[in-house]
Amino acid sequence: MAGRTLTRTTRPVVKPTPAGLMEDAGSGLDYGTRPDRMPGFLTPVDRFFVRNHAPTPVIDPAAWTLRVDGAGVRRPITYTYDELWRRFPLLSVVRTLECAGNRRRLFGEEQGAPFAGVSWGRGAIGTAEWTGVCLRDLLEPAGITPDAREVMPESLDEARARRPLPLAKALAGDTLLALAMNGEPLPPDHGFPARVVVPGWLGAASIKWVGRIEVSDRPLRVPWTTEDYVIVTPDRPAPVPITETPVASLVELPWPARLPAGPRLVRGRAYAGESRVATVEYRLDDGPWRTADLEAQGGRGVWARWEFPWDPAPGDHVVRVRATDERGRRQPDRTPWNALGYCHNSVLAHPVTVTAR
Ligand SMILES: Nc1nc2c(c(=O)[nH]1)N[C@H]1C(S)=C(S)[C@@H](COP(=O)(O)O)O[C@H]1N2
Ligand SMILES: [Mo]
Repeated sequence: MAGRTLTRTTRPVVKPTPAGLMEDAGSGLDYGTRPDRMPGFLTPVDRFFVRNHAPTPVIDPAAWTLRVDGAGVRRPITYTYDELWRRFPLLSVVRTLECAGNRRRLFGEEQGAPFAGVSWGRGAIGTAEWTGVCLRDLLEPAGITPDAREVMPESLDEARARRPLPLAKALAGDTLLALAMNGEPLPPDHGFPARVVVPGWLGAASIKWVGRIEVSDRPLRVPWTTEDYVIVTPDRPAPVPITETPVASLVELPWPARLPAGPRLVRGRAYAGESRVATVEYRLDDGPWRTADLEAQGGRGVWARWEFPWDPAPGDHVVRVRATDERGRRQPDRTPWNALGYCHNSVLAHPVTVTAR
């Protein structure tokens, strides 16, 4: 039984989370990447953000199994860890993962009142090369019935995390059960032995430490689609589950930043969920909007890198960046309030003090 493979670690997060690389979000379980410590296109594991609702479990892969069952399949099926590596074609995809609560602290500042929930700065986002088995390949041997509606991965940690996906998203060619991250077996904090990666969707869909995948023949209601990871506003009768994350961008500088005077490149990333980043613009103080150079265009579900040259005079400055995706959706000046403080994607007024050299 998979549950017996679960043991607890002494620290709720296994990997070191040094302040030089990561920002402690204050819960003891959640750490963001420092935006000024993102050197490559991919986010190295040593600084990839961690969002844990319960301590990282340590799972013995030899005892671990993955069960596929539910009313939407003809015959339940159980896989072992070795079988996943041996039996299926492996797929490697570069995809970005972003928490729906990313920038919640800044959202609170914009609204003039803090939100409950993890107090994220800008670092609850990262990009990795995920290697694993296409979820579709794992479900098909169980015989998906014509009545199948939703696919719900469920975790083995204390949180028993689970969140349903519509069948079409679960069967998409790049929705994975990932076994490796950036070329190494998944690290414990990121879901070892196996996690789901749902490209373009909020991080909460990408369930870590998966032990079961239920295929249902009806819509499933679980806390992560009824109470949490939902948009709640006064004008809506019912909470709306979040799916895709909105277009947003970040500047690879500390907040606030202090820089010595002199010409430089300002760099950053932009991400647009299931879409692709089309353009990135920047504005220095009260100047006009100008177009930044897109340096690495990741494509759909992957962030893009951008940069622009700046030769600032000593003094206090404000840098603004706004991204637009291929569907024409652009970052707004303000994000409409929602009760849980999700999906903040306003254009940020990044404070930068430039000192004389
Ligand atoms: N089992 C489990 N899966 C989970 C979570 C969790 O707490 N437990 N957190 C989710 C959330 S809210 C996010 S944003 C991502 C974060 O993935 P990471 O910790 O690998 O960055 O994992 C998701 N999957
Ligand atoms: Mo999240």
